[in-house]
Amino acid sequence: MEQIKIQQSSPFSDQRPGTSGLRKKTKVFMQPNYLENFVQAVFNAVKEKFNIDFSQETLVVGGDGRYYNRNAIQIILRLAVANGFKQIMIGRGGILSTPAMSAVIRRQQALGGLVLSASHNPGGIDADFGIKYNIRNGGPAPESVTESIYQHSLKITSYQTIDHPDINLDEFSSFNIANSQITIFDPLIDYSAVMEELFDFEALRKLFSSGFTMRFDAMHAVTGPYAHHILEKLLGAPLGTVVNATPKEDFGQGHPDPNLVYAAELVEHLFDEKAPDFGAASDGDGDRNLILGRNFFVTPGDSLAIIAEYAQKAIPGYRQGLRGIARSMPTSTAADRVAKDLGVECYETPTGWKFFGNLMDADKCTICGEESFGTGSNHVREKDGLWAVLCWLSILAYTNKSVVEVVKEHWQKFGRSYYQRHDYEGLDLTNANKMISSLREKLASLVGNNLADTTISQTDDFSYTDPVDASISNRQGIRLLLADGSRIIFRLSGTGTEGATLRIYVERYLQDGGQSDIKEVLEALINEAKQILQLKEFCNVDEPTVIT
Ligand code: VG1
Ligand code: CO
Repeated sequence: MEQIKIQQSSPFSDQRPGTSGLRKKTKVFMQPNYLENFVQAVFNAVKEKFNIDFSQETLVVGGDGRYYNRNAIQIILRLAVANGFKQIMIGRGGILSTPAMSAVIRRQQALGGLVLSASHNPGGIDADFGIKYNIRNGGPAPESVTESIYQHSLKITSYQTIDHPDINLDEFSSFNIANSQITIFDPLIDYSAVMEELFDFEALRKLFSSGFTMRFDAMHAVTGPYAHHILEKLLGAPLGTVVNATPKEDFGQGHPDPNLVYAAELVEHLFDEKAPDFGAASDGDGDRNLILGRNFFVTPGDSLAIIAEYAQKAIPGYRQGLRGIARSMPTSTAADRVAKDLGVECYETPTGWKFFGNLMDADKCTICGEESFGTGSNHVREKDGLWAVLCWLSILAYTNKSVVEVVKEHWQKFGRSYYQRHDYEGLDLTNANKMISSLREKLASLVGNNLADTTISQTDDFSYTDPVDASISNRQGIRLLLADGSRIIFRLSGTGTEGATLRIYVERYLQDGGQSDIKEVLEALINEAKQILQLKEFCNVDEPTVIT
């Protein structure tokens, strides 16, 4: 029997998880003991916090297939065996999308899972890697757990591992190492089963057989196999509907972020003369979605609102109606108006999916979303790219209308939130921090000032009290709320690995049927936002890197 080794190690000081797990340059993760320390800190934190006996528990492991995924899995496997897990389940080929991880944890009643991904960040030896722990409900560990992981990482002196050669990740199999059962399983099964339970696959097959056309761009990332299986095999979309479908270690040198900038190829195709009826893409780990109609982009805020509007009517899994809706604070308020119309609560949470878990576990909300191309529901505890695509297909099948018609009807009925996010990537960290501190200092004095034809009625640094466990999260984004309902929000990203990324979110609500030009509607707000921030003075930049 394999000997369990206690390997001496010393702490790294930079292992505090961000918005979604620990993300670093791949080479940082490749340092001796770096990944080992973090994983042992996860095990130590979970054991202490939940008083767990690992010999009764299953751990699920898988990732988005990026560079270092396979090596990381072999390392984690040895640690998990040495820490005495009863069972360790690994997606074949090391592949598991983030929403599929959530589905597997829930259906297999596992203790939790380790997702290896840096999501929308690029992959490769000179790019990014990441790891995230998900808890028993299938969702990302809440802040109390991630903070405890960080505290353990700061005091770690050793980790437990075994001497064992690498295992074959590519064959379905089940075998024992020491006291653990290792199972290499099909990453598609549980996830596809959840989708079949929620959606009317027969109706979607009819949609495709009636000649409806779409393109799904998997961006060389993890959703390829899932989209191929569900859209082409189960729903009968023609072969070739799913493009860039084989997960690659460097995502074909691309940036697996499904927005108008990084999914340019798909966008071009949908704005072409020969465009299909519908286009969609997802990110590195399969939890984000981009929704396009012919010559038309659906903003994530509108998409969330429209999915919520139609869910009960168009999707069997929501026939009972919605318990509530939740959105992250910077996400547009379009969903709030649908919630009001449906007579349900709309919750406003900080950025990051970990804040939705409690609401869904307590049955307070059914559908939730973020402006960053993330939408999902209580079928799992992660955002889910392919789920959003199936929602839209269901809406199109139900209404028998085009994407554009559906969105314009929504604007007619509810009005439109003109909304944009401007990202400034690669800023100097110290300067960016100074800029935000300086804004914080003058925040109170801004109230009452005129801004873009209206006045600033309230300013704050968003603080959230979880309605379920009363935990408090402070400093979640600086808000300027204007008298006409418009909003300007400033945040620094918590997922980047280089310098700082500033996000400026602007929103203006108009009941104009959605006819206005978005640039014109938002221009004054954006200019004022940059001035108040003194962006040029502090960071010497003026133009954003990405606008979504
Ligand atoms: C970004 C998004 C946030 C999202 C997070 C993880 O965080 O703004 O809405 O939940 O990424 O998404 P930040 O801190 O960089 O703004 V993913 O697809 O990386 O799991
Ligand atoms: Co992602």
